[in-house]
Amino acid sequence: MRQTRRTFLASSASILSAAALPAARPQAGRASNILLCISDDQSWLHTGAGGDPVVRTPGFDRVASEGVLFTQAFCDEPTCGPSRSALLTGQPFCFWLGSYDPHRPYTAGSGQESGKDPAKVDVPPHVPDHPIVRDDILDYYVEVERFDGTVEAALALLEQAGELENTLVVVTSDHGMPFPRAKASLYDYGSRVPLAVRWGDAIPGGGVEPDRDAAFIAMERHDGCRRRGKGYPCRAIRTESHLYIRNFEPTRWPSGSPNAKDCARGIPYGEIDSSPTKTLMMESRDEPGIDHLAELSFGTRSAHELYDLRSDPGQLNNLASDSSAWPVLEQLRDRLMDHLAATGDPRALGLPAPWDYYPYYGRRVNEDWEVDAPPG
Ligand SMILES: [Ca+2]
Repeated sequence: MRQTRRTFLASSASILSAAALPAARPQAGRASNILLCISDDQSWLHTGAGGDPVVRTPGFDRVASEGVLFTQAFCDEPTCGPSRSALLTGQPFCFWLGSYDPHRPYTAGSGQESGKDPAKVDVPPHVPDHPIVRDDILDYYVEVERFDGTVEAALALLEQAGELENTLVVVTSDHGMPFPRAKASLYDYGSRVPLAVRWGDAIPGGGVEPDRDAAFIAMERHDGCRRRGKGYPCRAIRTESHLYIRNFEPTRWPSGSPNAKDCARGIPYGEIDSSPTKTLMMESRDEPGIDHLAELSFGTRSAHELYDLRSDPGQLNNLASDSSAWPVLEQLRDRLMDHLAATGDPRALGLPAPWDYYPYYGRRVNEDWEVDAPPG
């Protein structure tokens, strides 16, 4: 069975009330609690259990070592509200521990002040290896660690209350890190999230769940950053070996218009949150070494994108124009479109999509910026 994080959680929740599975119920006769801890903008690699050499996350690591670490977890949509809405659909829960960390803004220099070494940062391949970027990532780590401290405190409270063994604990994020070509994109740094689950004796500790058939990910928009409120509709299928993305409106700007006047918040490329890394890449986008990465983050994209993750884990080399890759592309495209049609996605069915006409409730700098009225 194909499992997204949502269907895993739904099945877990149904197990909670399934009398047919008494052996999977810790402390028989008592209803189990659920604690769902969700960070705000954290990519899958950035935990101790995930292998990051710098960031320290003893809370997440404890849940992983005493439960199961999922290494192929993806959000349904790599922006804040839609991801959380998808997670909540059909979910009973007792306590939703939602953090603002590691959402921007960060305290500049807090990473180095906390004693972290910028030389040890694993710089993702889609951003420049530059001192500004290394410091920006360290400042992000400080907020990842602050969230993790909240998780640790919640575990300790449950333990003191004698409820920890009777609680299904889930630690995850809504989507990936707030950097160019990450948050609000369908690439791994935008959609792949940390996920660890602990549930007393019902789940043996120390497990790792690496199996994943495929994840389906969707994106319409993160912010109002194109003329007249238009989004950038795109859908993806991510298998173990490939990422295929279908961009339905490739003439639009994927990261938002370069013209600040087209953005409600009054910033260029408004899908990408303002940051030292974004500013560096915009100001240095003609420099060799940065130009190619800036184009990947800010430029337009073709209707089809295909990445071979075995040779290109950073998803930088689009194979869609390489005829030798077309059999794989066509297979993934068909599977994605079948899934979208089966789930009633208007982008796949050629039906009018309401999202391009939704009113805008975010922060507005441009008072005369407006959204098109729905047709008819
Ligand atoms: Ca978020």
